[in-house]
Amino acid sequence: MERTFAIIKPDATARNLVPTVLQRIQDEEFKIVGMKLTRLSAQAAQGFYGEHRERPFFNDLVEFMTSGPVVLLALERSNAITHWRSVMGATNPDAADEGTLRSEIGENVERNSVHGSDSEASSKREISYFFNCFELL
Ligand code: 3AN
Repeated sequence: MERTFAIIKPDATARNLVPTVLQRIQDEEFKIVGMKLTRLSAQAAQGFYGEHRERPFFNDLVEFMTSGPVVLLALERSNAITHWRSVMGATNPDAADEGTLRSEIGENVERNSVHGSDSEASSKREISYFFNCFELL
């Protein structure tokens, strides 16, 4: 069993797509071991995306991620990290394979509906960034 960290981003919550993403999480046999609905502060988003600080899209990304509610999720299953990334599809929805969440509901490379950890180290960092031990099953 492995854990990954996911976010349902503001573009998806704005379009009432939380149930769509949660249904997909269930269909893919993930167990939800942590979940919260919140709105990120600029400080929280900047810290979370710290590795992108020097990228030209950083300020826009922080603005977008703080623009509305998000759902933060800790998900568990075998190969959770790789599996969730394959369910999400490529960063740019135009390049994402058919049937992936980003292909189905993503709007563009920034408003791409869902986040997923890209490695075991990221997963650990990201889960503990948003959840304490009492908030995880
Ligand atoms: P992924 O979320 O697929 O791992 P990353 O880690 O490269 O992609 O990028 C983090 C987030 O930054 C993306 N989910 C997307 O919202 C945003 N992003 C990435 N590349 C761009 C870009 N070229 N223009 C605007 N936003 C971007």
